[in-house]
Amino acid sequence: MKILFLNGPNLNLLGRREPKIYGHKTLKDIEATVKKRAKQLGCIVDFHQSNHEGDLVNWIQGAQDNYDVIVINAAAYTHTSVALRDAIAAVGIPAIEIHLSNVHSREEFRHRSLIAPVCCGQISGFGAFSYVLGLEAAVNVIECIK
Ligand code: CA2
Repeated sequence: MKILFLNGPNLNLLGRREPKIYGHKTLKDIEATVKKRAKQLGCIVDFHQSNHEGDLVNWIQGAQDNYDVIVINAAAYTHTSVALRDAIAAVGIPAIEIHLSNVHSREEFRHRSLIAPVCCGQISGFGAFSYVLGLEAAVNVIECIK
């Protein structure tokens, strides 16, 4: 089972700024934790981050025939990107939306996700553990459709 983790803008700053909201772990720390758990579950994980919407669209399109599930923290693009939503819908691979913070307890503009309707579900508010929950959900989604 192959799972693609995608991370949107500014998540490269994790661990260095705003630790009260996003925690102390860097994205590299989170990637290492996810890969450790993935090994136990017998799956392969690839991890990418970009500050550019087009990169994320290209990775989503490239996932077709190469990955079983996409786990995505689209960051600010969650709330704005029709392009990401269309790409997720187009590839037809199950996608899981994740967030470090609880987007529903924050500013109103974060309550709306343009990608949620084309994802299987949303995990939000568990800090770095949201990524591990995203991995577990991905494995479960695949086992359910087998
Ligand atoms: O809670 C999440 O994971 C978010 O996707 C994070 C996004 C935010 O726009 C979403 O509403 C919720 C922001 C990512 C920015 O990450 C930073 C990390 C450290 C310092 C500054 C920004």
